[in-house]
Amino acid sequence: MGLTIAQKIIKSHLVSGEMIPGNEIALRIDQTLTQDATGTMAYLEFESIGIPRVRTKLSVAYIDHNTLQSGFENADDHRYIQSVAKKYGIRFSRPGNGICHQVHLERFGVPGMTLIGSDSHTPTCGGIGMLAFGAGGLDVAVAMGGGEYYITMPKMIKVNLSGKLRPWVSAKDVSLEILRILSVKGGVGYIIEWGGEGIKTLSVPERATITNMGTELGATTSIFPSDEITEAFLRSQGRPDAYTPLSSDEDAVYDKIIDIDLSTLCPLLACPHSPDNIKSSSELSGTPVEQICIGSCTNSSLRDMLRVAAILKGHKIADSVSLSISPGSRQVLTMLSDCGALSDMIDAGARILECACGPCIGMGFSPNSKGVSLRTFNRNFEGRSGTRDASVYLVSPELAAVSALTGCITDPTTFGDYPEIDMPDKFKINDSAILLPECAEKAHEVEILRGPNIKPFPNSNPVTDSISANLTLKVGDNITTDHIMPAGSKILPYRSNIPYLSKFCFSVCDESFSDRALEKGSSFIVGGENYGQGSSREHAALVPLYLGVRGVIAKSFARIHVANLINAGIIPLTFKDPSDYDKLSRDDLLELTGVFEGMKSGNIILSNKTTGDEIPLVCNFTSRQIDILLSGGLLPYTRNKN
Ligand code: MIC
Ligand code: SF4
Repeated sequence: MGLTIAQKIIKSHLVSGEMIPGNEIALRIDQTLTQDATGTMAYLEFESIGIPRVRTKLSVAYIDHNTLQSGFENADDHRYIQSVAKKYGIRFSRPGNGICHQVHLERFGVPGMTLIGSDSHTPTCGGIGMLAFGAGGLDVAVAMGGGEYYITMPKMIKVNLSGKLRPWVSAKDVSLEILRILSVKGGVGYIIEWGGEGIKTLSVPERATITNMGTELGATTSIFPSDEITEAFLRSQGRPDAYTPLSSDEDAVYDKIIDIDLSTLCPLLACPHSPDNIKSSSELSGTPVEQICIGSCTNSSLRDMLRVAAILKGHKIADSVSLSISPGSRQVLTMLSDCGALSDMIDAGARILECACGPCIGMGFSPNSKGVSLRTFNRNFEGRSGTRDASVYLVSPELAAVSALTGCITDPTTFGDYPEIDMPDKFKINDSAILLPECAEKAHEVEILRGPNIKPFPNSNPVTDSISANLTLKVGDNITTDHIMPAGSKILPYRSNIPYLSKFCFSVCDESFSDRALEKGSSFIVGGENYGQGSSREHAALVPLYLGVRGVIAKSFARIHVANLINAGIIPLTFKDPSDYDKLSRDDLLELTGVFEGMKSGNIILSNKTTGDEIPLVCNFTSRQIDILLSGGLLPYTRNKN
């Protein structure tokens, strides 16, 4: 039987496990990346594992999230990461050099290699034919130390593209269309492979827009073949040697096949507050807009920026609109500047922000009260923009730029001729903002610089055979890690200070949760479907751990978050019968008994001591995961092993 692209890369990196969907497999990891908001914790964890030098082919530490330095905290954390990178053999991409995924694609991605990153959008590099996964910081720390990365062997979805996008319709619309088809849960347990004749019409940055947003489908990762278009991209980046062709076998077998004819797509929007709440631009056209943000790891490539500049050129943005543009990397910014496109943006009235995540993670540029904000980003979860009652729509750069001129949601296809852009054959290469580490011989001389913002991470305890605790929080379906541990400019600087962060845990859903959980000392959380979707932030597990959460019971979990819970030593369990969710209420006293046996057999009974109900729960832990839970988390487990 032939293999898919992902199966080929898995096969060549398989350390243990059988490639049967549902089985746990361990993969050798070639490259890692971190960003600063998750990086500080990941490097603290790496240090505590006690390995003198990274053992990957390449590890890069990016500073792109916490670049608003309104106090000493972020600057201290940057300095800490810079010193760790220098000592342990990691490249350091300075603040302002760009968003990790955009820079990694440009400068480091290699087809056929594996990459894990402490950021859920790491699959962006699937656009270049890498098998790239978002992971918790601790998993990245272990991989930096040469350890394997464990995943459940996914099933395969093939999306066959035919035709060619019409003018004004772009790769972002392909992402929104697949979200419309599959929903934010539809990719769970799958790798999505993109193929068909239509992919020949998509450049690497366009492909990367699509693999980037595969994360919003809940997919394990997404990948494109490596072909002549990949080769041309690598050549234009001065890295022709990084190219290897990669395609699926003719007789590869997929679990699901979806066909999309690119020529039938129209400009789409994801409406508040979920990336799969899709409408067409014609349905919403005329809605007044106050803010427009163009950028993020989804849509900040040179191609997107040149297109935006060409649309804005010679025009002025509507008086009612505030427009921000953040190019994805210093390379993109300097090239925009060299060709004059940057001036076209500035002349039209855009506010140019630095090459970083910026508004996407609520680092400034929050919309006005009840404001309508169109963003070329990938997430529009409630409150993520920093304005709780804002309505955030996810759109293509084309729709964003046209709407900036008209002041309302506008179907760009009604705007006249699609401006042509000239993509250069060669990109401008200047890697001076990527600092190389100290050589191994001198590494011991490098001092690690720690600021007062860095607090020790919480101690976890081994899972016990019986757990009795109150239910301190009951939430519904599709709870995101932005609900569990919000981000934004006020909170993000404290990513290395779990006690401080804990005050904001679940504040979007219930402001009193943090105090209540602390007061109870030990507790359970109950959730609905797809609990923990979104970001890879392990803080969404470490903070509940600090607050005494011993177990989370949900109808289903998102992949990265469930791994983070286990890594933190919190037991995740699912309802055998989802309707039993209704038998639990806040403050009920719950008891799990026979946990040790139950983890092995897969069945555990939850007694609701308040109502007398006995509720069957299920789990599907591997023996490795059981050992992690019994050790009190991945860190003690890894230390014991080394
Ligand atoms: C996000 O888009 O939510 C983030 C910020 O990039 C996160 C990582 C984080 O929380 O630091 C992600 O996607 O993993
Ligand atoms: Fe940064 Fe936004 Fe991309 Fe997350 S989704 S990495 S915050 S640009």
